[in-house]
Amino acid sequence: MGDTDRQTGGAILERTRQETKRPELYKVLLLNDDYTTMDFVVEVLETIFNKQPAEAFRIMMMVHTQGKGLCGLYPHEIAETKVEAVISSAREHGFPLKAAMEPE
Ligand code: TYC
Repeated sequence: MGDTDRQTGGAILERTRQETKRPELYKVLLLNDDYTTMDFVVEVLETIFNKQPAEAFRIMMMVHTQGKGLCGLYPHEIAETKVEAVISSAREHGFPLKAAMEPE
């Protein structure tokens, strides 16, 4: 392929490094507190993070004993929506449960 094949009106079409861009992922974390019930946290993990019951229980206990726990890795906008869903459901039920996101 000659130089002219790679160019159209000055726009260089050839890509020399990564061909496709993977989206940046963010960790969504649940944080421990003394008031949210274990059952509610398990329910959040099953309904908002699509975890199976045993995995939901494992993550809940991780948060309870270690202070925080990983719920999943998501693109930025989805991670934000998950955090908002946790907070809004928790507030509706009168719990102070907190969720956070951070870069992978
Ligand atoms: N520590 C809470 C309790 O003893 C349970 C809990 C677990 C709360 C995980 C928040 O993200 C959390 N009832």
